[in-house]
Amino acid sequence: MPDSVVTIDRHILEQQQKYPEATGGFSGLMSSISFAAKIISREVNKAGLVELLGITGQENVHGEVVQKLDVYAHNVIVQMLGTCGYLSAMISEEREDLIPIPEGYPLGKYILTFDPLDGSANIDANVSIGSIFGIYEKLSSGDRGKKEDFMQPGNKLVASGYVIYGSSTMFVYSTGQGVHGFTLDSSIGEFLLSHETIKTPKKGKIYSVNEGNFNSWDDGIKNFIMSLKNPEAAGAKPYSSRYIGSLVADFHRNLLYGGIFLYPGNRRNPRGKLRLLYEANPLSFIIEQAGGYASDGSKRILDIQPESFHQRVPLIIGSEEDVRNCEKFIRESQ
Ligand code: P6P
Repeated sequence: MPDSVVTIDRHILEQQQKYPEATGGFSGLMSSISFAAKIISREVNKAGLVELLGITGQENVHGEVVQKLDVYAHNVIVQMLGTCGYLSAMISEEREDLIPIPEGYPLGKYILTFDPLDGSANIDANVSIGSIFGIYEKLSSGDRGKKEDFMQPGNKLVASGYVIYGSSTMFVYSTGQGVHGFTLDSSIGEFLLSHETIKTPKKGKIYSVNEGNFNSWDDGIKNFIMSLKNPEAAGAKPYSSRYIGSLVADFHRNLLYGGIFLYPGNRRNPRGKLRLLYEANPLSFIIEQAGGYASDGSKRILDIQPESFHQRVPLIIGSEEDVRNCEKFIRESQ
């Protein structure tokens, strides 16, 4: 056993000790999120047995209706975090409106944005999927969170993170003090520190984009992608294309190895597909804490002023040199 096995709860407490004024509420909130992640991980890892457990929407052998995993994940987070006492409101990819804290439960000073199970369409193919979350302080008066509290730019995030349910389950988070990764040891039910202070390479060798949309991209994106395939520098190798089609999985690989992920706008969807509040902002906070950068093609994602809960945004995220180079191609094509 290594000399210091650090659980996520211990790591969060050690992070909190750097803030003498901290009350412990934030640590309690993070622990509640990691506990919810363990519960979701258990169900996601059983998904391959869905035939034995009954298919979604129908009753299983116990007479219970089997929920779609993204609905299940949403419900776990709403129930666990709605009663933890540290939040004053939530928004979820799965719910159109703001989710209030249920009556009778204590209210806290934070608000939570989350995508409970991104990429869940891939679950039947046993492809890695993930949960994404962001935490802000409530700004509005009164005890309960309001829409205006969620209209904060990502540069006001107190913390963000994601869980990736893959060959192992990992919890990756940042409170603004670097990015740290924890791997779930399901035999003891603990997330153990496995990737301390993750830094992403300044320049990568991988690009991740759905090239099926090539013909609908603006020229700047087309020219950028072509430049990665046909580097001008003599002897330079082309980038490798890696696209899983599951945001958290593509992001996590690029975070560790370096590279650029793009979901640009196109003629059909000028703002692209991904959501600002619970996909782009949390991951942009993480990538910048790891030394990378995230842009919508012309400006920093974290500086975008939100206007609605589920607004979409073009997302270009990863190694800083690659993202800045993409912005240059876009500028020069205009
Ligand atoms: P496309 C999954 O549905 C998702 O929201 C993200 O996880 C992923 O990055 C993206 O959509 C993939 O979209 O259009 O390439 O299939």
